[in-house]
Amino acid sequence: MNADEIKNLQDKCREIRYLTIEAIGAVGVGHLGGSMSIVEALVVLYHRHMNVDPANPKMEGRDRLVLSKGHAGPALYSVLADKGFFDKELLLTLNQPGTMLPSHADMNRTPGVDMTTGSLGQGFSCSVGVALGSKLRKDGATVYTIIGDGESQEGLIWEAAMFAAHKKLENLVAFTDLNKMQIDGAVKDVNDVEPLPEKWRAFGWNVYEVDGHDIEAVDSAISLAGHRNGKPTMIILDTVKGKDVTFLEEQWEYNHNIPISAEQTAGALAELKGE
Ligand SMILES: Cc1ncc(C[n+]2csc(CCOP(=O)(O)OP(=O)(O)O)c2C)c(N)n1
Ligand SMILES: [Mg+2]
Repeated sequence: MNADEIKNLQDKCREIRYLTIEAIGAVGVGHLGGSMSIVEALVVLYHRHMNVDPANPKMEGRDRLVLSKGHAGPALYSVLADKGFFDKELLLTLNQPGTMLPSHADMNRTPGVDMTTGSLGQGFSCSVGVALGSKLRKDGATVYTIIGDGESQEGLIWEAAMFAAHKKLENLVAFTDLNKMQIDGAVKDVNDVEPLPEKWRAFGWNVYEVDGHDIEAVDSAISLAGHRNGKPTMIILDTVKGKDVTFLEEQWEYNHNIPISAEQTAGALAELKGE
């Protein structure tokens, strides 16, 4: 990637954070921290790698994104709206009665969402099934999925991980959002999941570890995963929960699913605009 391309995607990440804060600000409460931590991964995927068509969200053979940490739906909606899957103004209906944008991702309500998620562990296991289906159909799709580090405590993750390697699902590329926090504390204090790289390798996966906010590093890891070698790939993203919004980063121990006042919203939006 050249410097201009990197700069454009960094700007895009700021825009996506802006749209996401604006949407959560409009409803007054939401999953702020874990939405902010995966912005770079989503932007790099949708702007550099995924074969999808906003005009035809159900296109045959399209690449899929299963947001297993479905509570970060608001970040995904911002990326999808920005790509043109639906009108950006709809973002302001997030989690309001009658919305097509519920707090957790729902494939039956939102164009561009490929799996209904929110029950931790389940989305990841669904992504394994989707990748197996694609492999059997030989439609050439890549299936991407994003799990949380706290989510890695779910037994379902490891059953599905074992099966994905057994089925040689080289078309499956997963990310762990290693933001070090879960709903009510540090992952290492609640139920430590480390050493994650060794665990995934032992389960038969390729593993890459990158700075999850470094556009170029995330992009390179996804490209490496494209060199298929008979194994699924896990990309571990070292991230910050609440990234780039000062009041969230400052309350890093408590930014999971929290209220956001009109003043906090205005302050965060000004900050993201560079004011
Ligand atoms: C099976 C299940 N148990 C509990 C919850 C409630 N819950 C939602 S998010 C969350 C914390 C997840 O932590 P992590 O995976 O680290 O998410 P992130 O830090 O990326 O937001 C919990 C316990 C859930 N959605 N599903
Ligand atoms: Mg976490």
